[in-house]
Amino acid sequence: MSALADGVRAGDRRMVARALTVVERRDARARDLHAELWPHTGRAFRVGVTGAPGVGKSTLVDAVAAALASHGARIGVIAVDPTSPYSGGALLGDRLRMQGLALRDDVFVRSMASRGRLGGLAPAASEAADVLDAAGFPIVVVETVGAGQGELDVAFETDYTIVVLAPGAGDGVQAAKAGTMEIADLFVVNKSDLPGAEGVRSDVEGTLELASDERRARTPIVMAHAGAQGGAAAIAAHVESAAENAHGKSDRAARRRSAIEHRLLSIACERAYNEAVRRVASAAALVAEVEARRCDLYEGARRLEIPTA
Ligand SMILES: Nc1nc2c(ncn2[C@@H]2O[C@H](COP(=O)(O)OP(=O)(O)O)[C@@H](O)[C@H]2O)c(=O)[nH]1
Ligand SMILES: [Mg+2]
Repeated sequence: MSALADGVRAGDRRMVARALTVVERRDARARDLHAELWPHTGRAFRVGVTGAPGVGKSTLVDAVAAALASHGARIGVIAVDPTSPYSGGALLGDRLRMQGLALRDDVFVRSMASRGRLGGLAPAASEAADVLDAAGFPIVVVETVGAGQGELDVAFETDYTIVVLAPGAGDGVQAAKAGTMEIADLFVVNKSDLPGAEGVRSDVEGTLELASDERRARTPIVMAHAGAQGGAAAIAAHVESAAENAHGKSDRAARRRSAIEHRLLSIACERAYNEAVRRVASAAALVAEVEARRCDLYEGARRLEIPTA
């Protein structure tokens, strides 16, 4: 085993930080590290936190992580940021907001760029979570902006999903991305200090009443005021009880199985896609034939001979 993988497994924070940098690049070195760490993952309880930008996810994660840590748990946090790694602004914002936590020994926080150089958001975020899992953090939180397919993908790869809403333009149920409402294990209506929070709660209740699945209809809703730690203890309690397998072992196993299927699928798609990009770029003759209408699009695509796995 490499010194890096050893260091991660020993929970060495410096090595964990270095491994996350490797994972972010998603190159051959990252794949080697993945292969080394994979047998040592699967123990952490993975919590996804998603919601529109500005609803207070980072503030909330900060408060909830502190609440969980005060009960003795060690928490790893991956904050996926929508901004490019070169802009720095929002990344720095998350770092500063979570600075209090970054100084604690029992909480590890890392902001990462939304997409690795070589691919998708979901693989990068989940592989970052793998590092923290292998490092022995029993709870790993992944914060994503609920704005695109990649963000929903991340939710399919966690054990528990918290959807955060808040009053204010564009942040309510109406604005929640299609699909977001269906993936929640817990709803948090944050900014309960602001007018309109009760309205958001009744909107969520209205949506849940329409759910055909009975358990979904009972999805809990927590009102929070993250800036003042309000609701953090209640959210931490939900996470703890879910982590202790409140819904039974078979549900957990089924969800993990589908998470693995989802992860395999996204890597297989990404590889096929990247290969197709390479082949199209170097198929000038074929492109010319299609352009001259001597070959149709489907026949042209077939001739690229993209491997089907
Ligand atoms: N009024 C109010 N503001 C909040 C609350 N929680 C967070 N905020 C503010 O909302 C803004 C966005 O918070 P942030 O955690 O970065 O949101 P994120 O983009 O969802 O991660 C910040 O200015 C926070 O201080 C709250 O409970 N009430
Ligand atoms: Mg944030």
